Amino acid sequence: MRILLTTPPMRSFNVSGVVFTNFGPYNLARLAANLPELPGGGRPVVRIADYNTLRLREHRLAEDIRDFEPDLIGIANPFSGYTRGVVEMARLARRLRPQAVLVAGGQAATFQWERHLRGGFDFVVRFEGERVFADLVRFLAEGGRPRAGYPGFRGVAYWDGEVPKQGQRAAFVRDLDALRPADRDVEPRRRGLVSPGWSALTEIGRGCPYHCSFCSQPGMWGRYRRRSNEAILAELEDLARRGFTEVNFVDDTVGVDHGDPTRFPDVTTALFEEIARRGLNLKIGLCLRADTTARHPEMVDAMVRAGLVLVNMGFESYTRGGLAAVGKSESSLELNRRASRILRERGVLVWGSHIYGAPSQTDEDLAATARHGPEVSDFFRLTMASPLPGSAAYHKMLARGIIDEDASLDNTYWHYNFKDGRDPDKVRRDMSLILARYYASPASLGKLLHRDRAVRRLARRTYQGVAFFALHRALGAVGAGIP
Ligand code: B12
Ligand code: SF4
Repeated sequence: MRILLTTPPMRSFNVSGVVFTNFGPYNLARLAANLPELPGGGRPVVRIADYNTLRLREHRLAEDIRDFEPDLIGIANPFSGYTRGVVEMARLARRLRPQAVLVAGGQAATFQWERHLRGGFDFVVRFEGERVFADLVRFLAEGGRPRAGYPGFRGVAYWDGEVPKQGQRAAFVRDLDALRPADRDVEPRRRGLVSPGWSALTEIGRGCPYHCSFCSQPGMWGRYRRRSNEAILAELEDLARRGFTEVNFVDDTVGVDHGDPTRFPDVTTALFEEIARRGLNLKIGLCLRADTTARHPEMVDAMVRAGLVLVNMGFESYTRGGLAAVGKSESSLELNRRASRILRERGVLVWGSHIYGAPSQTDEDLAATARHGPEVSDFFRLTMASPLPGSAAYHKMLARGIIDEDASLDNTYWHYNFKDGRDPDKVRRDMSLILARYYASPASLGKLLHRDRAVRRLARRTYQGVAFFALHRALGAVGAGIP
C-alpha cells in the first residue's frame, strides 16, 4: 500500500510558517512511524509531501499524485482557515486518482468532520491520530472499502452508504511512550534556524489542564498526558546522532503545574537538567505560560543550561478585562512582566503572542496590548481573535449568534469575524496600524543587524513573513497570488 501524506495548501496568513522554516510536518512523521504491518507482511510505503515550504504556489498535489501513485491520500488540516483549500485538494485528488482513498485528520478536520466528508473525503480521523489511522489502514489493507460502513473501529467519521456518520470517540493513548517517535527517515528535513545542523519538532506531552476560552487544545487532547523523561531523552539522543542541532517542543505549554500532585515542573526540570548533563548540544525552543515561568525560575534555569533559546509565551492581554475576555484571568500585567524578565535576564528570547479584538475586549484593553506587548516581547506577535471550532468561546458565540457556522472558515488571524456591532474593517485597520508601527520602529528594525545571530535570523524571517503576507494580499487584490 502506498500512502501519500500532505500538509494543507499554503495560505497568505501562514506567516508563522514562513518565520519558522525549521518546523517540519512532525504530525505526519508521527503517523508514518505508527503504521501497522500489512497482512501480507511489510509496512506501507509512505511519502510526506510538505507544501509549507512553497512560497508562490499553494501545493504540488498533482505532481505528487502522478509521481507516487498513492492508494491512500491523507491531508492534514490543523486550522479551520484551511478547510476550503483542503476540500479543494480532496476534489483534485479525487479527479486525478479516483481509486485512492481520501483521509483527512488534524484539529480542524476533527471538529468539522461532516464538512470534510461532504467536501469529498472518504474518512476523517478525529482527535489523536496514530492508533486510529493505523486501524483504518489495516481495515483497508484487509479489503475494507469506503462507503461500506466502518464496523467496530472508533475515532473515525465515515460514510455509511450516503449518510455521513461519526464513529464513537477513541480513547486517548494513556501511555504515550507506547507510540513510536516520529519517523525521521520519511520526514522531509528542515535546516536549523539558529544553528548549523538539522531542526526537529518533538513533544513532551499532550493536553492541557487549563481552559483558555479561545483555545481548542483541551477539547482536542483531553487530560494532560506526558511521555517519560527516558523516552524523550532517548529520542533526543537519536536526533543528536543524526545531526540535529535544534529541537522545538510542540507542546502548547511545557511544565504545566496547575496544582498537580505529580508536580510536572519538577519532572520537567529533571528532564532539562539531564539534557544539559548529557551534553546533547541542542538549541531549544518551546512554549511556556507566564504564571508557570514566574513560579518556577529554577525550571527556566535548567532549560537554559540545556540550550533554551526561544520561548513562545501567550501573554494575550494586559488588563484585567482583556485577560478575562480570553479566559486567562489568572494572569496580569505584573505577572507577564515578571515572566518576561525571568527569561530575558537569562538570555532567552521572548516571542510574545497576543490576541487582538476578542469581542469583549474594550478599546482600553487593546491599547494596553499595543503599549505593553512590544515592551515585554523581543518579538511581538499580534493576531486577530479567531473563533476556533472546539474552543469554549466558539460554541458560546455560536449559541449567542455572534458568529455563524461559516465564520471559522474565514479565520485568518487578520479578519474580524464576529457580528457584535463593531466595524470589522476598523478593528482590522487598527490592528494593522499597531503592527505597522511596531515593524517600522527603530527598535524592531535594529534587530535585523543585531549582534546575536539568533535575533538577526528571527528578525529577518519575521520581516519575510510580513512581506509574504503583504505580497499575496496585494496579488489577491488583482486576482492572483495565494488567497
Ligand atoms: C508546531 C505548531 C505549528 C508550527 C508548525 C506546524 C506544522 N508543521 O504542522 C508553526 C509554527 C509553523 C505553526 C503554524 C501555524 N499554526 Co500552528 N501549531 C503548532 C502546534 C503547537 C503543534 C502542532 C503539532 O505538531 N502537534 C502535535 C501533533 C502530533 O498533533 P497534530 O498536529 O494535531 O496531529 C495529530 C492529529 O491531529 C492527527 N492528524 C493530524 N494531521 C493528520 C492528517 C491525517 C491524514 C491523519 C489521518 C491524522 C492527522 O494525528 C496526529 C497525531 O496524533 C499546534 C498545537 C498543538 N499542540 O497541536 C498549533 C496549532 C495546530 N496551530 C495553529 C495555527 C492557527 C497555526 C497557523 C495558522 C498560525 C498562523 N497564523 O500562522 C499556522 C499554520 C501553519 C500550518 N500550515 O499548519 C492552531 C490551529 C487552531 C485550530 N484549532 O484551528 C493550533 C492548534 C494552535 C492553537 N491552539 O491555536 N504551527
Ligand atoms: S492557550 Fe495554552 S494554556 Fe490556555 S488552554 Fe490553550 S494550551 Fe492551555
